[in-house]
Amino acid sequence: MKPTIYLRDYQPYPFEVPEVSLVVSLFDTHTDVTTTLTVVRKAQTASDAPLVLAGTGFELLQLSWNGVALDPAEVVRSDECWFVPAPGAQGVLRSTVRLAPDQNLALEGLYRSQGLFCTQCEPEGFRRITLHPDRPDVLSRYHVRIEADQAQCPVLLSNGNCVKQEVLPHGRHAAEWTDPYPKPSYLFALVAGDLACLEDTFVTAEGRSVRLALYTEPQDQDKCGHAMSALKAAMAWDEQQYGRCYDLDVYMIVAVSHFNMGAMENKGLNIFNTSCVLAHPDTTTDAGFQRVESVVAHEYFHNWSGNRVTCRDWFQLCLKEGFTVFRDQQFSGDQLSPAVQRLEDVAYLTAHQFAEDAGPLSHPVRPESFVEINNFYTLTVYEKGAEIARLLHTVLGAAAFRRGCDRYFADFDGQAVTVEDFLGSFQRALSLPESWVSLWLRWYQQAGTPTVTVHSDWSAAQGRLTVTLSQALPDARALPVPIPLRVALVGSTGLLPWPDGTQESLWMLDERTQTWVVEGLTEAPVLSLNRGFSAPIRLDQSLSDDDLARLMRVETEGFSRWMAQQRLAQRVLLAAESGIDGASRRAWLAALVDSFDALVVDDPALAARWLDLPPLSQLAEAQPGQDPLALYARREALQRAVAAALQDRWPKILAEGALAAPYTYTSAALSARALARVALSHAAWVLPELAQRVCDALLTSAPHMTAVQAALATWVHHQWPGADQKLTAFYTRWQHEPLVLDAWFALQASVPAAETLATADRLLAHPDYDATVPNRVRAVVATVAANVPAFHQVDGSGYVWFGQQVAQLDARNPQLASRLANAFASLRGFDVGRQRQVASVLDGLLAGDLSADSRETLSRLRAGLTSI
Ligand code: B3K
Ligand code: ZN
Repeated sequence: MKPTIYLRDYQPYPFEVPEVSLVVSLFDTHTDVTTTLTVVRKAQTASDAPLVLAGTGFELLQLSWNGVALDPAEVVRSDECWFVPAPGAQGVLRSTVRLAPDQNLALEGLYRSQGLFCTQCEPEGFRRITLHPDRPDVLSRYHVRIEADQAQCPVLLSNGNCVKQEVLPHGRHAAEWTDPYPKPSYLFALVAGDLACLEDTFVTAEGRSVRLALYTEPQDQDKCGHAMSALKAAMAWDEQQYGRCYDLDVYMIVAVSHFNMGAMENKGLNIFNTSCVLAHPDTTTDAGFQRVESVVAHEYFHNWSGNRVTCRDWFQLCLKEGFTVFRDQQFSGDQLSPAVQRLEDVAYLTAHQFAEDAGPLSHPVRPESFVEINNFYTLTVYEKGAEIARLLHTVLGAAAFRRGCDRYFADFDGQAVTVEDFLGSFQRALSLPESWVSLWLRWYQQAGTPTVTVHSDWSAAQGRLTVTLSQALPDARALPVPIPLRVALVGSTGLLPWPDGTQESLWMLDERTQTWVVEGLTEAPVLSLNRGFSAPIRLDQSLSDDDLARLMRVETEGFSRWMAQQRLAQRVLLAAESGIDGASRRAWLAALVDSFDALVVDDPALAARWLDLPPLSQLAEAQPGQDPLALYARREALQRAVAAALQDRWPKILAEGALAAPYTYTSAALSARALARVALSHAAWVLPELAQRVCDALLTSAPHMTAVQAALATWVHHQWPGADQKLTAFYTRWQHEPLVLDAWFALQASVPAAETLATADRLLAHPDYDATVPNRVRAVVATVAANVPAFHQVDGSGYVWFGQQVAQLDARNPQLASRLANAFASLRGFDVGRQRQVASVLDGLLAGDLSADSRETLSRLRAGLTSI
């Protein structure tokens, strides 16, 4: 059983390791790694304290301290921990280990993907490559020599700059790389294989000419242009917005097909899941293009927020991840549209992170403890972490925020630091009181989404509105957090000015309860609070149906209009009398239809999201204990009603032909296509003949993958006649494009029907199904778990099936299995019968052999169902 690690137990590492030198000899059958560590005992470290190193999953061939061989049998070991005697103030530890990359299916450490050697070290993969402290607060300069067969591996890459290449006997060759920037071991990377390369150049604001190199398998070179433009845009953006320049002579990205997550920011040598770097209109949808742009930027931004300034320990993960997500969100907004970006980010946060934070896996942005750190790369750390950075930006203003960031990068360059250090930089740069740091720290330390309750009192006689806001977290002992709220006063026909003439005010709620008084109003306003989602909170504001409908019609800030729509839709969906004539339903539908026409003209991007209904997770949380199938059916019925209410709009939008036009990647084109997809999916309910004609035309003329997939998904999800032939034709056309094939698998696994479980079994038996490729596994297994009618079957068979998949995967790839298992978290919101079914699946899994990763996740999920 792996022990629990606590933040409060942190101790600095007792030694410095200024230099790490690796010689990696790659062979077809095995890999040998000889590592030389220069070690300096810190002054305060006891002279007999052994060197504590981490290492696992390799065979130790030799070990020496200052040239004297150590008998491996004499080294005390406890699991992954090695206690090596290292007498003296300093010395050199040399080890040689033998690895088997071909057998590494966990995809951590060194492994082979399609014949390509590659590494994944964050968070604790380096210990699978060599003996090393392997903790983020040990920073070293790395020198790496790679030796391999020249024909099999013509390309040999590692971090930093290439300083030597040489030809060796027996058809082998070598390359040496030196990284001048001290870095933690999790940023180490190595790639060796036969790769093609797209090159470009970027000249930094400091005048450094940087070679940009995008390595892929040769057949994918035509899919690199978008990532390359995104990279150059990100480099320029970070210079302009944060004053951060790139610092090496080369920046490399390598695409690999077997990868557990999206991408990895290794210093100077990013390794990417193919799905996050390859993009071409023929094979990639709009969503794929956007993802590539944001992930390329995210990993690039880590060069400063993560690499130059890194984390002291893994509890501080949000320091690099939350901050970097905020930076990539800002960047993506600037590339396309800030308002659309914000809406998408908030929709994602409220649908997924809010659910995580309300369920059994809830934890603070900076957790206090963990068993397996891989389980803490969560939505809370990333997305809520980003919201906290955004809060600081909102409260301080852009210029002061930038001063704080400059100070952070200047003070901590080359160091491994904490959230306190980050906040401290703002406090010092802006001369804020010391208490400011502890106040903001609360956002990082307290789990759960704060709820802000609104009480307002309107005095018509005095034209005075009195508003009292109170905040609370799920844990009643939690301390109040600083909550900036952008507020507007929405009159019956337009926004009412604040006394100072502006249209928006910023209220800072940083106590449990505070009151604001607004005077001089000529009509009763509806208070639009938390505009732009200025804080990641839930609002408990009793607004009438008419108030919400007013916000939908009159609010000018897109996000708040959309949120009002969602709130009223939620009311409709959860109301007992949600029959066709419910009053809420009438008010909602009227406002929805009224606004839609205007939005289609004025703001197509918002129009494309305007008909979104609240996700099931949100409905379950608002009213726990329901049957997910019943809820799903109600939601679907409402969707049909919307399709019917706007029936005559669909032909018009589809006639504009946005999906049939040649592909361009601009904000306007993306919105137009998104709107056309909405029109197609709604038309499919109420005008099936029209929808079928449009789909057929798109599938025949195939202008780009966004259109093809929209057409195919519509056809297949509605199970219209000929769906199988269409799927077969698609397969025949695209079977040699793995990412398109992933979409083909996912599309079938997402058909909303109980029978999809049987389809999923057929997909798992398909010759192109490969359980060693995480993208393929996710395409089937994760998609089924998100498919309500298939997953939540009355007899529990969906849960049993999913449990079996988790167990099988866990034996091979614990990280992936544990992550997939998170899908069980949604059950806490549903009826007791279903919770019982899941509890029994979890008990069965926990009784068997499990990795530490999955055991931790499944135990926490099970604990969330303790009343069962
Ligand atoms: N830092 C990596 C994530 C590593 C996850 C390890 N389980 C990618 C990123 O967030 O940028
Ligand atoms: Zn990241």
